[in-house]
Amino acid sequence: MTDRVRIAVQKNGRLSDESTKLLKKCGISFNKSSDKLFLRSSNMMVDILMVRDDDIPKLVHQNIADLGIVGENVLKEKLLADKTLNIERETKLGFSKCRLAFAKPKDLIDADLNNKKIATSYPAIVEDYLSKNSINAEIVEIHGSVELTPFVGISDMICDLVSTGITLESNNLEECYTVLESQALLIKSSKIEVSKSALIKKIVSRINSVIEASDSKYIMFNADSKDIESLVDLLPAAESPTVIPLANKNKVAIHSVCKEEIFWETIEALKFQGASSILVLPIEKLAH
Ligand code: PRT
Ligand code: ZN
Repeated sequence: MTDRVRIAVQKNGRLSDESTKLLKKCGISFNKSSDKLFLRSSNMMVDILMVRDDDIPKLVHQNIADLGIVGENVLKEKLLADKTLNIERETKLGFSKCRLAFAKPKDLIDADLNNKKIATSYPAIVEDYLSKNSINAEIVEIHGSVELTPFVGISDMICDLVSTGITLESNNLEECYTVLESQALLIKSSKIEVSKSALIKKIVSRINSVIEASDSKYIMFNADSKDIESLVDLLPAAESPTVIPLANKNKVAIHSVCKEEIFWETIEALKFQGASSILVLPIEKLAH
């Protein structure tokens, strides 16, 4: 076996760009190519496998890939459909967020799932949901155009991924119940070879740093010394802030890392409480 670490990512689709961007931010250099299954990093002992997202859990289970990036929805479906799969979940990656939800035609008054025909590409997840909720319904497995099935007599309701809701809306469907909240996930083989484990640990740690940094912001502002406490209280998930005296004796500069997004509402509240010259900066890397 090779000592090169293999990472499986989606070749084309909603996970693809963010997955390769994330690996590049971790210092792994490679050139994306539309026709290659296998990309070799030029600076690290890493190969990237470009595959369909549905194949990623199995590749990681079989140890053909050491790491993989896949939607929680696909992972859960595969795990429920094949109980022998042995995969470690590592980190939620914060992109490709969506939810798996039941939806019904707007003119169907009754949203009860009992005795309904439900079309879905996620039969194992739906089956699990129905049995946990003691619902008796028929599942129709279909891949593609699930949203059209109620209008051609294939189903009464659907269970499909929703992101903005525009697809449901434009097909005269309305969402009823959420089954699963999903986002991209880093998964790891549970049979890592010793010769690769240090590099895999390094890559996982870099991915965690990039994810933590992308959620974090660096904020700086000036304020009256008397307002320090009330202003710091407004900062979301702030690490212990640095307070720097300014030439004007009553004034200070406050600097802090916030481990959450800083919304406009927070900036407006800071201004209202007397903060000035507010600067919010992105953080590229955050290591502890
Ligand atoms: O070819 P391959 O098998 O690799 O790709 P794929 O066609 O199976 O998957 P792809 O690229 O469509 O999606 C990959 C993953 O992205 C999914 O498994 C989810 O984890 C995630 N994701 C995030 C989504 C969506 N958002 C999403 N909106 N996957 C699909 N959709 C579809 C949904 O099925 C529906 O048709 O978009 C439509 C709804 O979107 P809205 O915005 O109209 O609500
Ligand atoms: Zn797929």
